[in-house]
Amino acid sequence: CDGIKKSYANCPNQDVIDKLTALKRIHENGFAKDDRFKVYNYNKCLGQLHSYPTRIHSREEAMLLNGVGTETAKKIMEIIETGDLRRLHYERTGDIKIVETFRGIYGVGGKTAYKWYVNGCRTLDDLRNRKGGVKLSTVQQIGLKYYNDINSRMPRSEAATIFDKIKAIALKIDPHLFIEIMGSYRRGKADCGDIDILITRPTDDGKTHAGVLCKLLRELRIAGIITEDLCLPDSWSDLELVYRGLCRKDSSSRRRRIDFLTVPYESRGAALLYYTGDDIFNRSMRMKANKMGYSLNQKGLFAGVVRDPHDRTRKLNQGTNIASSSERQIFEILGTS
Ligand code: DCP
Ligand code: MG
Ligand code: MN
Repeated sequence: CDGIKKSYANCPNQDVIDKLTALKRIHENGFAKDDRFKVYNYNKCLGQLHSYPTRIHSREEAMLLNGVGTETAKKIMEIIETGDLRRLHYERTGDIKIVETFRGIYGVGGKTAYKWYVNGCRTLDDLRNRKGGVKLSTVQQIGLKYYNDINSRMPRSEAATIFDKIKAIALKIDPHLFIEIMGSYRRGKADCGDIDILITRPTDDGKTHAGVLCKLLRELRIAGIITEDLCLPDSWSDLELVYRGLCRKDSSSRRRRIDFLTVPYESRGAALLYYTGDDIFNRSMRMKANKMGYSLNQKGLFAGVVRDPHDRTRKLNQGTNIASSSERQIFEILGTS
């Protein structure tokens, strides 16, 4: 991951990426027209610019990128030739910052953030005072209340302490559980945006982890570790569940984001692989799988998937799951071990 970050920093078109990203934000935040289409195209073009090996030299070269038409090519050349993009100066960058601040509230998307802006809100306090009669959902209220906590990252040691406590409580409920921390922590990052936990259980004795998450969360609330729920599963009896909430190390610590995921035991490898990420790594693994005629997702590596020739994202059949129980199995088939 750090390697990837470093290569971004050395990207020969970084100034172009920065300025086009700023412009994309203006469209994302509802301050300009044709938003969705433009954002889609900027994303396409930014994705390619990140890995483009050399400095772009001409309008023609820029136009070879996917999602770049004459207008965007002109902008790219303006940045390359003048180091600036005049268009950005005309936009209301201060107002965009406000909408971005609102979007930083857990559970708030671009549309809602912009709506609140139009209703006259300019600060988080305006939202707290419900200026303009704005309404916040329960989740958004939690997101607003713990805005600073949720938007700051925790040191990896704090994630480890919280996870160890949770693991001990989980194993008390069922000593055969498989419980693992994933996400940025498992990638070895020094700080984590949240804690991602996978739970499953070997089924040799005929039992599963069904019902465990519900019990575990109850215990964690009693222990004061889980403090707020953000997203609960519809039913608790399935083997595949997702839970999102807030937790803390102890009563004097900040709130932290936490995600729980439970999966059938046979798909733990694919789940570990996916939820350890990062997203860029996942994208390249999926691409590798696709090139080899497979299809990879958080449930496994599938062979014999037939795709709609007119829409490659549409699968005509599910194919056969050929590897899912261990990461090694998947790496070996894809030749990336
Ligand atoms: N993931 C993905 N694509 C997404 C979101 C997530 O592939 N759009 C996968 C890769 C991530 C993993 O799920 O590594 C966990 O998601 P998080 O959002 O928790 O991200 P990280 O744990 O990697 O980073 P952070 O420290 O910010 O939580
Ligand atoms: Mg995470
Ligand atoms: Mn997460």
